[in-house]
Amino acid sequence: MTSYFDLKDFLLDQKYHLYIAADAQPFLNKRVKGTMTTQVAAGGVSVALEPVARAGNAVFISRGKTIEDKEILDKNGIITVNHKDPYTLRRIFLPQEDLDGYYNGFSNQTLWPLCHVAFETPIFSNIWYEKYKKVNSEFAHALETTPYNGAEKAAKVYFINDYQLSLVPSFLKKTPETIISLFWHIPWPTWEVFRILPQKKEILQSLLQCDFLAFHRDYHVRNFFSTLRRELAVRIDEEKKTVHFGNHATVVKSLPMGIDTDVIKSLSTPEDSGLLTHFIKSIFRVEKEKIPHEDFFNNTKVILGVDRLDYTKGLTMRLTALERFLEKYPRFLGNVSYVGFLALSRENIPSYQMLKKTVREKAREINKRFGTKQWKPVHLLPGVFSRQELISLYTHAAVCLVTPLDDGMNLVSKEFVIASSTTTNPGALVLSQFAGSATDLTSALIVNAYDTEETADAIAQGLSMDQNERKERIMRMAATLEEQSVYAWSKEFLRQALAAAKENRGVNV
Ligand code: GDG
Repeated sequence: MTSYFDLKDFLLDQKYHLYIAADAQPFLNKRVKGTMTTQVAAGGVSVALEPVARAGNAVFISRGKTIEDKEILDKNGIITVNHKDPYTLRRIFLPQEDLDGYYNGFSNQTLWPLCHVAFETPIFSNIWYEKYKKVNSEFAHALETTPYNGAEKAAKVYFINDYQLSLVPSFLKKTPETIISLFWHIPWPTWEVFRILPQKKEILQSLLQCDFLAFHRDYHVRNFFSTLRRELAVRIDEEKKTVHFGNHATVVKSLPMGIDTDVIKSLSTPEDSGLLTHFIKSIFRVEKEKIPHEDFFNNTKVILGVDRLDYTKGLTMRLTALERFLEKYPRFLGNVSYVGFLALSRENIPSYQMLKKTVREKAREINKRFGTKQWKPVHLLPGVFSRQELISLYTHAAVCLVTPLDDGMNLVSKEFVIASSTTTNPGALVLSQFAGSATDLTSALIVNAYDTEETADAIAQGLSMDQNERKERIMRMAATLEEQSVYAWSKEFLRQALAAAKENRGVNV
């Protein structure tokens, strides 16, 4: 088992500086009632990379969002994050026009729908692509120019993250002292889908500038290889998982990401910190201070959802399945409620605005159909909540519903398993077979997220499952996740990146 401290020791020993680049920043700054606060981001990439940055005393390049994000930086656009284990955060700020093209446009209306099988049509625009290119070159420039805060080391590892930054490798200078690596956090589609992208060749060629490239799952690597074979004159050594293109070689592997198990466990405290009582009061609008919260959760079974508001997360299908469940299993009426944490996301994009409306309307419809004066079957909670709040609900939910239509990995399903493994009465996990995590979490109740009948039945099965069976299933899955934490993942990623650069370019670090 690799802990945060193992990762830290490992990184300390390395002869390179770690540079992380990701669009998503680890936290944002906001002034609340005159006081500067930090808010943890609700998104898989930022949540996962923050501990890696800390452990590696890294330079982290990301995109700033708020006025306060800018205000707290020094004149070079940098801040040393004052943690016990400090790291350097450099924020890039984009004018609206660049943001529209790079982020709202090419990243999230072209690449995101293209790579997820959620039947949202990608939109193609050269104007967006030009902005995407421009911003990617700015990220590359920031990687090359941001000074490292600490003792001089011989080399640099660039650890680039995700589809927003696919062109960054093409803008970086290749030297014997730099190692270029990229992790693609979302699915890689089949060639039949990817081939429609007008800029496909430039993106593929850029990715092949990396020494090491990784995806969550093997089926993503297979899709990537078949795309390469159809689009570029490559030679692929299947044995070594190495793609030869021109005079460069890139190792491409699957490396399923894990979660920060240590943090989740430390936040899964059984004591009521007042948080749950507060939740019970605010969500269910009942005065329950006098009733121990355990009693409350015995009488009201909570079906939990934690998602970014995104069409890939299957929220409309999920609510339809819930409706079917209430219809088919009336014995649960009045004593089961769905609580959906919804982190609003990409709010400037029309399809996300539409989804917000659809999800709200569906929830209203279900509440009207089944609700009573005393009981509401669906509670949607838009906003960003603290990790402590999410985790306290993970540990008290009877069922956690994770039903994406397509998802590279899905960290929520893993967080739920680890958090509930700390309780004596864990809930059941209903998980879509289309989440990358379904390959790891085989003791979940696995469903086809498009099959609302099957999902409705799985909800009923989860709620009726005997405590011993729930415990056994959760413990089996938790054991796997302990081995695959985010610390083990990042250590392995960096180890493989270095090995690839040594093997193929003779980089000697
Ligand atoms: C992408 C890929 C892949 C959610 N609401 C709040 C909040 N969250 C946190 C969760 C979890 C994270 O956000 C969401 O991670 P997911 O993996 O579920 O989803 P994406 O954001 O789509 O992530 C995905 C991931 O990258 C990593 O590679 O797994 O497939 O799409 O950690 O807990 N956190 C807080 N408040 C919230 O309200 N603090």
